[in-house]
Amino acid sequence: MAKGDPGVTTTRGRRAAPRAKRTAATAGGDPELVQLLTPAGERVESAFGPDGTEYRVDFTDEEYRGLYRDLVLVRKLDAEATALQRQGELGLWASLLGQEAAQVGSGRALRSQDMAFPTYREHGVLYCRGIDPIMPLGLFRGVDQGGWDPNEFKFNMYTIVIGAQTLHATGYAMGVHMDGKTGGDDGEAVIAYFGDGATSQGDVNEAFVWASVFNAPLVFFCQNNQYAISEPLERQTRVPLYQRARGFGFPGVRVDGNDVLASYAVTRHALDNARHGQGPSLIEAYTYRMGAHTTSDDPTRYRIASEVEAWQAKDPIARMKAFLEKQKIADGSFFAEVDEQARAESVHLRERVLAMPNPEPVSMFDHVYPHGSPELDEQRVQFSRYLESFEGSAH
Ligand SMILES: Cc1ncc(C[n+]2csc(CCOP(=O)(O)OP(=O)(O)O)c2C)c(N)n1
Ligand SMILES: [Mg+2]
Repeated sequence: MAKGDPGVTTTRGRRAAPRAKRTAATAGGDPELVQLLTPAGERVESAFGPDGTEYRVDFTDEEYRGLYRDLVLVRKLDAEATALQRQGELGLWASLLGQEAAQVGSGRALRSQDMAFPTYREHGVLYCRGIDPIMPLGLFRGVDQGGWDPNEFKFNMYTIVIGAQTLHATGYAMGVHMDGKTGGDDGEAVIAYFGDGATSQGDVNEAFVWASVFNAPLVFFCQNNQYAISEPLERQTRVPLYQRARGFGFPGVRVDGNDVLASYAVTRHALDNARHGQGPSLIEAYTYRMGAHTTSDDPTRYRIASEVEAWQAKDPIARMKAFLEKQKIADGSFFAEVDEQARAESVHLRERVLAMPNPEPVSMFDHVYPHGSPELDEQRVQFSRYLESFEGSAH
């Protein structure tokens, strides 16, 4: 687990890994992109955002290895979930493949008091919040509604309605602010995850307005994975998404979402600003959905193989591994040990999914209201009678 605290303008110099300072002018690649680890695994000492903020990280070797472990584990567990769906054990799965760094970087940047509002794809953030990775599989298997306690883990339920969670997060963050829980290092911040396609939703734009004018301690974290199912980014926007923030009155930054270090640094900075009462901001994590939208989708129908191959060269795990090797922070035995842990955890996950009991049909009435309602009680009775009518029949 990475506990490093990236100073924004200072470094504690525990490692001599950084090689170069990257600015908007010298970046060479995309000048709009905050990047601290190149696709080849070269460390960049610091990078500047569009408002001049300097981003850097300063992790211990152990913390760097911890981030790598997180990336490998969430990818492996995700692959296991996809396989389970293919074998008919889940109804559906929305894979995070390719987006591990955006999720682990931002997820590890959260402090324990911070609250997260996910979509349906944030399995990596869920993992970082300490939630048992089996929880979303219960949801996608259809045997429960998710199962975790949002308050206990500071991680709300998955939201399938595109963009709706940004409004929930805005209301929650406004409440945090009104309760006086912002203003210091121990202040609370909120993060809302959503996709590039969600930026076209009214809900998201309304959330931007409300968060802005009420100075809500909220980080809007947009994973731009280039597609909303089959709709490419150019059908959603004529400007880079992070630039939209300016029109709503708060800062925006685009980060390399395949770079776990930059994702961490940018998110930590934005959350700390929010907790100190400086209001909302937008992070556009520029990444790529390497797999299908969900297991119901066939991306070969709408995108070409060369595009996918180009993004394969920017793989978030490969670059972290190259960095660890180059800097001699990890060796072959470490990588083998992580692979073995990932294998063992995915086998364990599979065994537990297969053993999940089917719920009693009437239990669907149990979690609608905390204390039930007369109408619901009546429906439960009717439904029970309906089920009883099958007793003794062959069907
Ligand atoms: C309000 C609403 N409209 C439509 C859908 C159907 N839908 C499910 S996922 C999706 C695309 C979302 O794309 P994006 O926001 O980029 O997120 P991604 O799936 O790429 O992570 C759509 C339109 C929905 N779930 N909710
Ligand atoms: Mg998308």
